Amino acid sequence: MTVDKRILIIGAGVSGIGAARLLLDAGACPVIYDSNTSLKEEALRDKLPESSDFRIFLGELPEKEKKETEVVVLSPGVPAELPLVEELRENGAEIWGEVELAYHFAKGRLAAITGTNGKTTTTALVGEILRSFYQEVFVVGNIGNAYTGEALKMSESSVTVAEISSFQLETIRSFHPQVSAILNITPDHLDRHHTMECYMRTKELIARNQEAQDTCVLNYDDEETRRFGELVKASVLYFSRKHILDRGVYLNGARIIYNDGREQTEICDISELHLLGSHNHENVMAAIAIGIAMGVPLPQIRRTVTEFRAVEHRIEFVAEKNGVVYYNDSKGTNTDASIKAVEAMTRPTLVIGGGYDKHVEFDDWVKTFEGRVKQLVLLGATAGQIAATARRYGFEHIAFAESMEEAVEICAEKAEPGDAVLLSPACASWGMFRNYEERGRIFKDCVRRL
Ligand code: UMA
Repeated sequence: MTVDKRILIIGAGVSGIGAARLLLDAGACPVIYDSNTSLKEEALRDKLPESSDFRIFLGELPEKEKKETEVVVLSPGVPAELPLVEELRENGAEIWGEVELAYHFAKGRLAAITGTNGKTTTTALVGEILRSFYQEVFVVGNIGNAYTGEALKMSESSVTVAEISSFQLETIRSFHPQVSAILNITPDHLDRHHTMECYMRTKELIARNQEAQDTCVLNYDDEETRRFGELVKASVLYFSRKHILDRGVYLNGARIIYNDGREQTEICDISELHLLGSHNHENVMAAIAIGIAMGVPLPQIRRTVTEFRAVEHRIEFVAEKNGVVYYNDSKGTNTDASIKAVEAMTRPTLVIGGGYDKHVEFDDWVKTFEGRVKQLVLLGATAGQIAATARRYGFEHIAFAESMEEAVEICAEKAEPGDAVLLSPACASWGMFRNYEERGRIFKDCVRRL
């Protein structure tokens, strides 16, 4: 990438601002474009270095800009098949994703983690594992810290762990992590990727440029990722909750074991972990495998995993009010994540669910309610669809709310001491909230005010 080209960044969110900072530091004069007219140019300018050379367009992009653009940098939320992007491509512009741009400028070794669920917890835990051994560690990507915002700070001796979503993988070309990981693949984002097949192939791009000396960490219990292990060039390190492995990280009873192919070493007992639910045991095993592949010694890994606590918005304990425990799982943005959250509950549970419509079915989520969920409180665009699905399975304890505040009040009224209230919507937050973080924080504020 030569920075003297005319570069257009599409999207002025976290990634777009990260990309703009990187390009300005590298000597480019980028144009920043966002289709959202309610954004304030002043507020965007405040996020970028003063007196730097960039221009901003909101709403419509002038024809002249479209014609003159040579390189386009897409934010992850901008689909590569958007008509504007197609038009720019036809005009001869090169299309870059924000992650590809960051990778182009980044240095040092890289571990990249994808999967439908568990990415953020695993990435945060790997970040801590790396910090226990290395001096210079970066934790970037979908976790909320734009990779482009950190790339120029990296050196040959730094190590980076990146959470990488399928949106970000769509536009990679030379992105080449030394350690890659696919935690699991279940239906999500089908509004963007259209078919499950397409979604799976996109996730698999994470290992596309890996070679024999690299490592790909895969879930042995997930049929798709296990099968993928037979196709990759990298050396595969599996993790499994259900099988004893000849090589890899696995659960034997309550003990997490690492088998390097010759000897077995116990890492810890799951009773020593602070993360709730069997899905989190998988995340811990994946993080151990990634830590090993990144060269961290086992004692440091052991200490870190037994000290690590839940990340915000992932079955995060909020408060106990009148004997009722409240958990914030706002990161439950798809059915699979919310199934894991419901399954992790050990008390009769009132679930707050519903949100943005990603065109998925809720049957599997509703099926986990039996014997666990006593009340469902629904919000957002999918409320009607979820209610109809629940009724089909004979679940009738359903209430509707217009706001998070109302949903929390309904739960507080209906809950009895000994119950749990779980916000785990099985849907993205868009439409009612800016993002899942805002949804989670509003939930926590409502709970604290009870
Ligand atoms: N925009 C346009 N045109 C479009 C679409 C969007 O102009 O066609 C503009 C919007 O008006 C908005 C901006 O683009 O101002 C938003 O860009 P974005 O959606 O790429 O969001 P960012 O703020 O840049 O955040 C992105 C990731 N968001 C998405 O992938 C949707 C963040 O992941 C990530 O933390 C951040 O980059 C840093 O890497 C969030 C997410 O929800 C957490 N990810 C999905 C998930 O985890 O399921 C994939």
